[in-house]
Amino acid sequence: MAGLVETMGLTGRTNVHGEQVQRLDEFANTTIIQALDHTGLLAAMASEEMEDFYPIPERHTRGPYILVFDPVDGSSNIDVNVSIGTIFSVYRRDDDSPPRVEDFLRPGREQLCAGYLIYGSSTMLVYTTGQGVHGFTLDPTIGEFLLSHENIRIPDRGAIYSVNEGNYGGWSDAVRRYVDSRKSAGYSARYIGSLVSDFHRNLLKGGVFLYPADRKSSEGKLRLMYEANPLALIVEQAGGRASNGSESILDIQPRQLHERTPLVIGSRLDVDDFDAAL
Ligand code: AFP
Repeated sequence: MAGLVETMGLTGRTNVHGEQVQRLDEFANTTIIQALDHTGLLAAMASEEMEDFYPIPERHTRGPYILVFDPVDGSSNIDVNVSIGTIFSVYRRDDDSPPRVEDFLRPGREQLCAGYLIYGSSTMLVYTTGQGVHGFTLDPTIGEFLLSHENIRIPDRGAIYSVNEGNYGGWSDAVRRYVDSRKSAGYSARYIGSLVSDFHRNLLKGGVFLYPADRKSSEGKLRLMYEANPLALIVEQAGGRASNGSESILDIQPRQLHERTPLVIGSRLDVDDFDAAL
């Protein structure tokens, strides 16, 4: 309904990343918090749209879980009707003391559950709790997500590469060689500009997505906690890999809530080639 009601366009605010906040970013962030803050399941939440983490108010019962999420991934695609998504990840904390930021700064391997919703030609929920990756499609006639993609496995090698080649000039020689090698191997280039959508396509068809470090962003652009980590758990559960070029994304020890990381993710052999090229 975004084009018909006041949910298109900017709020006029910028977020902790210096990005202009879209109305839908704000709406989605508030909707997720209001849907979950009184469930008695969570102790705290953290989001791309909030500088600090959000402790569940004491008027509500606090639970053993913490949630990290990107309310709208691909915001720059909202107004141009290109598919976008929501990414989430759940950890458990084992003490009743008031939540602290340290509760969030844990390696991705400690995630209990990770998933995303993709708002494309159909709306899908894809998640893992460590027992494989499963996809559900929303049936709008009954308002239910129905199992449509059970036990998703990503092909060991793909034929698609996804990267913003506009950044080519700022890449290291090794990254340029890697991308050139995909071209000379006859891979197709596909880049939507919404991580969830590029990842989802490669998950189903095989391929590799990368957002490497470059001269303008030495740590890459994507956020470790609520972009890279959840998708890394999903891709590993589907037989693929996710790396920053030197280590698995899931083994990185986070230092800050909104830290960035270089990311290469997708078919195992394509990610192996990237690590070998560096
Ligand atoms: P937004 O949510 O600000 O649109 O950023 C999207 C994103 O984090 C990720 O979804 C894309 O893969 C990547 O940034 C696109 O970045 P470029 O526009 O620099 O290619």
